[in-house]
Amino acid sequence: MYLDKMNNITLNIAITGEGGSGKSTLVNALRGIKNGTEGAAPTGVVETTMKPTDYPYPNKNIRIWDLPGIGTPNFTADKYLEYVGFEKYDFFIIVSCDRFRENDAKLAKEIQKMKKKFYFVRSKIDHNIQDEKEEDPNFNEEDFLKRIRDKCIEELQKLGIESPKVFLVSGKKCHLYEFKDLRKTVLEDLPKHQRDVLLLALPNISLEAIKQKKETLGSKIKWYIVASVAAAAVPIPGLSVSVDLSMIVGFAIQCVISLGLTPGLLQKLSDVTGVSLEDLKAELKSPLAGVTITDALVLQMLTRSAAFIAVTTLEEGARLVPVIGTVVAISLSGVTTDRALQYILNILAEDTQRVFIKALGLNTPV
Ligand SMILES: Nc1nc2c(ncn2[C@@H]2O[C@H](COP(=O)(O)OP(=O)(O)OP(=O)(O)O)[C@@H](O)[C@H]2O)c(=O)[nH]1
Ligand SMILES: [Mg+2]
Repeated sequence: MYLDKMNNITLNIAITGEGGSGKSTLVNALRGIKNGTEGAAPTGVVETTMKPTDYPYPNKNIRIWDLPGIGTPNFTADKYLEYVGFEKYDFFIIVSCDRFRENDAKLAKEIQKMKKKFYFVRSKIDHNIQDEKEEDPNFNEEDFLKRIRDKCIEELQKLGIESPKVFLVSGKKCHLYEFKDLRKTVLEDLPKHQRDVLLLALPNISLEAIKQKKETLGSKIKWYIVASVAAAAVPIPGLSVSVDLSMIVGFAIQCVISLGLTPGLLQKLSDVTGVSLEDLKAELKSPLAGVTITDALVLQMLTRSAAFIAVTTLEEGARLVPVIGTVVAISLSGVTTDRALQYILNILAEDTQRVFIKALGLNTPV
């Protein structure tokens, strides 16, 4: 099932940040390789990494990408994202030294925009401590580290990142400071990141994809209507209701399958995300989502929503629907049927958005 697929998912972790901030050194440190030895990512005081290069860590399915630095003459901020193919990475580590800079904020914002996640690594801590010690006779390491950490968190929170993960690290002295915590967190969080990748790879899963699906389904409505009118034109008394109803049921079924709202698809989503089926179902407002759709159910739903659908029609002055709450009226009017289908699609699409926001743990309001 989906969970088995997890182990085969390639996860691309990008190490990004300003030129010379210590990205390649961090790649080596994570892989337990000393700078300058065989197999190590090239490092140096002059601009060193010129193109994205991947290394396996900790296994071949996880690729850790050593990226060039942003903000150097070769990679100005505006060209950088495109050059390194920022979109293609699943997860990021931003490496920053000395101060929180404009480019750090830019990277964090871009990552957030793509709804992906990152850790923030403040590198070269050993340097900073040494410099500060020389300047401050009352130097207190703990206070100093706390100040750096608080500042990084504050800057990231200003960008709207709720609980930023910040690590103070020396890539040269991995036994000190928070390098161990960083490595532990990277390894422990891998399944979670893989899960996110898997989720995003599922056909339904991005708010943009849902929007597009809604549009596609919406554009099919007119064909359903054509079929409906043709059927209604056949003068078989009493039958037009059932014919039209089955058309509406057909449309509703196509919507829930396409939007991933059938009981089976919701169960799969629950399996992959670990969010319980109950919690996912709690996000559903439409009586047609998360259940097996039957004629009776659609009929009931339409009867309950007839007032709403009829009002929408009246507003346009297109047709008078005399008896609110009767499905006969709905089935007899092409315009009203159009409204009914649009109504079904709208509430199902809204349900889909809420379910996926819940499943992905996103906080974006619908
Ligand atoms: N003392 C100390 N030096 C570091 C640390 N991290 C990197 N350096 C040094 O800083 C210089 C730049 O490091 P790199 O790892 O090459 O930096 P980079 O970000 O990959 O640089 P570009 O690829 O050019 O963008 C090298 O001389 C490293 O030895 C650190 O944590 N502490
Ligand atoms: Mg480098």
